[in-house]
Amino acid sequence: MKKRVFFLVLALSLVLLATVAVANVEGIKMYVNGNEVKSDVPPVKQENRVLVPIRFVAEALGCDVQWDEAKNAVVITKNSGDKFLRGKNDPAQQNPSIHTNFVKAADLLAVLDDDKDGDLCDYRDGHSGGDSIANDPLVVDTRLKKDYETGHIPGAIWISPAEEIAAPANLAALKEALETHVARGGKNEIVLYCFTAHTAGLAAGVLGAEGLNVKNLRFGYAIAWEGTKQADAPIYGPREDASGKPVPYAPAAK
Ligand SMILES: [Ca+2]
Ligand SMILES: [Ca+2]
Repeated sequence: MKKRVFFLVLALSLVLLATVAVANVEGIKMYVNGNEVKSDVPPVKQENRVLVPIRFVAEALGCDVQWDEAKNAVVITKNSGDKFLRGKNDPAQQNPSIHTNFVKAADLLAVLDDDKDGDLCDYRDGHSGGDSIANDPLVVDTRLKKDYETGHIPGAIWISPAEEIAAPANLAALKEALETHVARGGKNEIVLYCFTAHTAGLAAGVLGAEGLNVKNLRFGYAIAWEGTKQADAPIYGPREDASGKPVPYAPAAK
């Protein structure tokens, strides 16, 4: 049974071992690991303490929150082994939609760069134009943010690491990004990638169970996109940093 419970943010930080930053007395916002968490009840300042709804923060951190009526207690459980599925039973055998479909790097490059000028998704602001958004999936980088900022597939977005993609706030952000992409004329499809396609594959399965049309970049960014190993005809695909500037190709040490 769910019940909204308020909890001291200081105690929350200690219990959940996470960084929760609170700003502004009025219109107080919550950030969990750099991502804003929105709740139906805003944080409030009471005397010299800030009270926040624990469910939204805890769930953003990958925890389950239950209200135990008998004990009159809030029960918070940190997911560990099943953090990808977040407590759900794996319906892979019943629901074929969650099966991961792979997309090859060369095929992804082809749809992102229709005019083959090396400028991917060049319908973006500040680009020359020439590519079609109609055949483009929403490309989502599921590595750590610092890895995304160092270099990513041009046009790809970052929301969270793969392990946290199914957290309610991140899932909502992903769905909103997909809706925006589709509203602009893009394909109703998500392509996830990580370094090797392993963790993104797990995330793709979970997102598929959420009803999203998800594919996984076969062999991932490091192997297939950067072409550091002989696998599936690796390409040496364009990259850009967090500001959108092209990143020169630098082969990884073997
Ligand atoms: Ca292009
Ligand atoms: Ca295209």
